[in-house]
Amino acid sequence: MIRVVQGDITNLHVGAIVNAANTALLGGGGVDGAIHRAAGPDLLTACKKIGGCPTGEARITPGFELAAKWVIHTVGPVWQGGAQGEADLLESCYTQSLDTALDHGIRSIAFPGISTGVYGYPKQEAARIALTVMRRYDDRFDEIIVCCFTSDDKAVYLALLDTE
Ligand code: AR6
Repeated sequence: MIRVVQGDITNLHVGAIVNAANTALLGGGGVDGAIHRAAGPDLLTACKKIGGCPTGEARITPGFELAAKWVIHTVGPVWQGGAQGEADLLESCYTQSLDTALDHGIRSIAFPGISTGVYGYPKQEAARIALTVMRRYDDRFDEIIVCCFTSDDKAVYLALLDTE
C-alpha cells in the first residue's frame, strides 16, 4: 500500500526511513540534518565508515535513536535543467533504496521528496518518478509511505494518485 502523509519523517515508526543525503554522507541541511539530529552522533560515525555514496545509489545504516530501525541514505541528482540524466538518477535512487530495503527484510519504508529541496528538482516531475517506482514494489511491502513536509507537497502526490 502506498500512503501519503504530511509531517516530519524522523517521527515515523517504520522499518526504514530514507535520507536525501549528499555524496559525502557526512550530514547536511534539510531532511539530512533533521535525521542526523534525531538519530544521534552514532549515525555520523556509521556514515563515515561507509565513506560516501555516488549519486543515484543507496547505502544503509541503523537508525540508532530514531523510531525507525534503519536509515537508507540515497543521493539524488542536483537539478540542472533535465538534460543531465536527472530523471534516470532520481529513479535509480528510488529503486536502489527499495532494493536495499528488500535485501534487509524491511517491510515498511518512508521516503521524503528526494532532490526536491536544495537540489531543486521540480516537485511534480519528481513525484511522478517516485510513484512510478513505488507502484512497481508495492506488493513486496506492507507499506510504502510518502512523507511530505508541507501540505502543498502532499497535494501534488494526492493529485497524481487520483489521476493516474
Ligand atoms: N521530514 C520530511 N521531509 C523533510 C524534512 C523532514 N524533517 N525536512 C525537509 N524535508 P532536502 P535534497 C523535505 O533539501 O533536495 C542536504 O543538505 C523538503 O521539504 O532535504 O535532496 C543534503 O545533505 C524537501 O521536499 O534534500 C544534501 O546536500 C525534501 O525533504 C542536499 O540537502 C528534500 O529536501 C540534498 O538536497
